[in-house]
Amino acid sequence: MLDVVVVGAGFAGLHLLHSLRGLGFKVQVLEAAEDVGGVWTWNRYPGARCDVESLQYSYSFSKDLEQEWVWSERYAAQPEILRYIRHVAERFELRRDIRFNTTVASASFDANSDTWTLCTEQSSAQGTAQRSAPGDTLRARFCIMATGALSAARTPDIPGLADFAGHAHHTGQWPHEGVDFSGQRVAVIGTGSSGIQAIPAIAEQAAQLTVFQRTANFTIPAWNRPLTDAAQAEWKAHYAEHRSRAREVGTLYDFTTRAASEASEEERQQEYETRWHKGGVNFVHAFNDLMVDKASNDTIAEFVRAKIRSIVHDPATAEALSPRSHPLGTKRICVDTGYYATFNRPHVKLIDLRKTPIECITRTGIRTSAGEHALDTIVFATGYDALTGALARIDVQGLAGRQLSVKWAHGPRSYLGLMSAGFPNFFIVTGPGSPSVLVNMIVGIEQHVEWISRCLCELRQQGQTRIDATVEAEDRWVDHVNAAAARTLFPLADSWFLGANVPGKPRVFMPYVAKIGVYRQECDDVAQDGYQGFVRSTVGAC
Ligand code: NA7
Repeated sequence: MLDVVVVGAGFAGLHLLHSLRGLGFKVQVLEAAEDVGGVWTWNRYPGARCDVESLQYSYSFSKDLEQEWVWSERYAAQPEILRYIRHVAERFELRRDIRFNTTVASASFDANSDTWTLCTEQSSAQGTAQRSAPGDTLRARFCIMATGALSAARTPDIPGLADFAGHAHHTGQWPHEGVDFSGQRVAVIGTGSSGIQAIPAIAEQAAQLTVFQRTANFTIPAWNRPLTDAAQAEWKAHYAEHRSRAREVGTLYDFTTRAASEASEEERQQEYETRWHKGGVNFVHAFNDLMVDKASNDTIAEFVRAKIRSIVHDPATAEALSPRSHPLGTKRICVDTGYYATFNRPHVKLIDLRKTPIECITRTGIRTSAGEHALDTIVFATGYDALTGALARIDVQGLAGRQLSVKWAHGPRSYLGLMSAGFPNFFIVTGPGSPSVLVNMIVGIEQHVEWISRCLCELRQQGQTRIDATVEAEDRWVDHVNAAAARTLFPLADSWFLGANVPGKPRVFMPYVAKIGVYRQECDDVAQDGYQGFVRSTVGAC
């Protein structure tokens, strides 16, 4: 029997394996894909790039690794991040404990032995996540879900899709061999981070590109550039300080204690202009009240709309691209390379789905209420069933056979975002109720891996075989997470943070709005306090 089974071999799964194996636990990782990488192995669409700077989007657990690895650009593109993850797998000899092409179909807890049994299926060939053949079963004391917050890709149920005679691809399940758009009439549906990155890159190749936009989004220029040796050496010389600060704030931005409401119009414009030219997510940290004060947010939102008008030549297109439905930052802010300017190219057209909605997909294209668009390829940049989607695809059964999907039918419930009451020995990494997608994912993952590692060591030391969250502690935590979101503007947007992009999904703000340092302290205090809010026991003990 295994000590730990980890589901997923992305950034979280690899770090868990390295940490727990180093602590003497017998660990097996199961991965649906044919190699390591998680989202970075599936998201191979043109333009795919991280919106956290490379030097910060990397593991901190090995000082040698962080000094050795050389990043080539300010924001790494997907192939470089995948090379990095593969390098980590080689360097720390992780592959020998990972089983690839293995999808977990179900996981059930046996209360008599305090163990989890996982049933697997063999995944089909690369490029698809479809299950094909039955696998086997594994038993482990602990089950850790490192399945990713944005890994369950969603293709909307548009009538006629099955009849389309051309090609259709989702950005999150991109063919590994790539797609050649040369000479093609291409549609992109969706203008979130993925669409906004892919559109300029596809426009470079396609003969004709039509973008189907349901909600205009805010995007800030990346001003991506090669990393100079000098800049990299300077950062690496101070890595320890940078990492220790990141453990508090997540990603290092130019934070300020100034409120937009207290600044003059001229000061605000100057600050926004400076940050626009620096680029990236740093832009949204211009003032400290932008995510809590709608009037302040209006000032930064209007600044971006003015930028759009100054970049996009056609006033009607500029207006359609201008976000008006939500405050800036309440849907995940995007970071782009040449997005708005792409709409000045003669072969690129924007369709505003709020005015002319899609009626159906035909054999030859997409039909909106205004007519038909003939197409060779449709790209679905339509996002994910975020935070809960990957877990929902597995039949997880806790105490008395209770299903996690049933327990979470009205929204996810967890204690500290780490465990859900009634599902002993079952941990979730960067799931709902933790800061998750609101912070630098690597920093969030490292905090969870450290906490879980410490917890498993503590149980081993005490000779205990079970840990479960109490319902009371979970209820308090859920209230705490809801209250944190309610203090911000986040609930004003129909975002995937709230599950609003999935028809029928309960509307609950899933991530915990808190600095990672605050959350780290909360989790550490619980551990320090004898794992308050958890119940621990030993199998067979009276
Ligand atoms: P997102 O951010 O969820 O974006 C999906 C986009 O697709 C968004 O513009 C949606 O419009 C649009 N969408 C979704 N369903 C439809 C339908 N049925 N019709 C038309 N348009 C639709 O996903 P991304 O992959 O871009 O980014 C997700 C995260 O992954 C990102 O933040 C990075 O962290 C990586 P909507 O806004 O819902 O109206």
